[in-house]
Amino acid sequence: MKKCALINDLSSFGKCSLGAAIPVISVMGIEAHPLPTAVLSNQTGYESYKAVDLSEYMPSFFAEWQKLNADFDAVLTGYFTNSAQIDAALDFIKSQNALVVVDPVMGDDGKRYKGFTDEICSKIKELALCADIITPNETELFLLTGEKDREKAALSLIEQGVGCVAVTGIRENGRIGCAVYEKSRRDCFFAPDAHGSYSGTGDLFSAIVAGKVLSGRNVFDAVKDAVDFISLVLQNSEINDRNDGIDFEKYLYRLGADTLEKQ
Ligand code: PXL
Repeated sequence: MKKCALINDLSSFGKCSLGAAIPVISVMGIEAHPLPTAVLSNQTGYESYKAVDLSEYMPSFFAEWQKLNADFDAVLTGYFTNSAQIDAALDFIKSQNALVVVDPVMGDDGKRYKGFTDEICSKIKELALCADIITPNETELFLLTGEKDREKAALSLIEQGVGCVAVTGIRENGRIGCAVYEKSRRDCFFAPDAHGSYSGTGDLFSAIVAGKVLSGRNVFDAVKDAVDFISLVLQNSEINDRNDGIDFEKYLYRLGADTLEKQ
């Protein structure tokens, strides 16, 4: 089986980060190997939270993986709490010959998430520049480039070495979707706009794209599938608080069936 390393936090409430990525990768028939950057009672969008930071353990966990001769087919990264964690992830990535998917988690709706200083944001940019695929939302695209024009921002990242930039959460004519940029191709994929922004959708998105590409889909088809999946879930979710996330569990089987059919 293919192996995917998942470097992200584990939040007990919010249906995001590893809580979203592990089931998605697993249901696609890919081994999920998580390395939690932190364990949180709940994601940071709620009024309060408690967190245990795992920074000091990360290098030794990577070293143990090396002792197991673990070769990964893909590495998917998400939420980091400081730049030392990103340095550890960069060293690990350099030791692998893997598809690298970076969700440059920093903020949303024009605002940085709690704790995202200039220092960590510039380290996240360093990590993003090593990626085959990145999945920023528009806030993160701006934080990565300082450029307000979406196309100019995406193309400047490609110039700097990123393979593919998939910009999530773009809104146009009552629809929401993703604009995908590669050096010689670009395309947009839309779904009806459910309005608002919901915890974990970015994490579901990056995991679906990573899993689909690892299963042999091209990145444009992978993004289309991710947009369709999240739209289907959103239309069938009972949402009281955007922080609680969306009801993806009921539809995971579809991702599994899709992957098996297309293999
Ligand atoms: O989904 C992004 C995310 C991941 N992890 C934690 C978060 C957030 C967004 O708020 O707080 C802990």
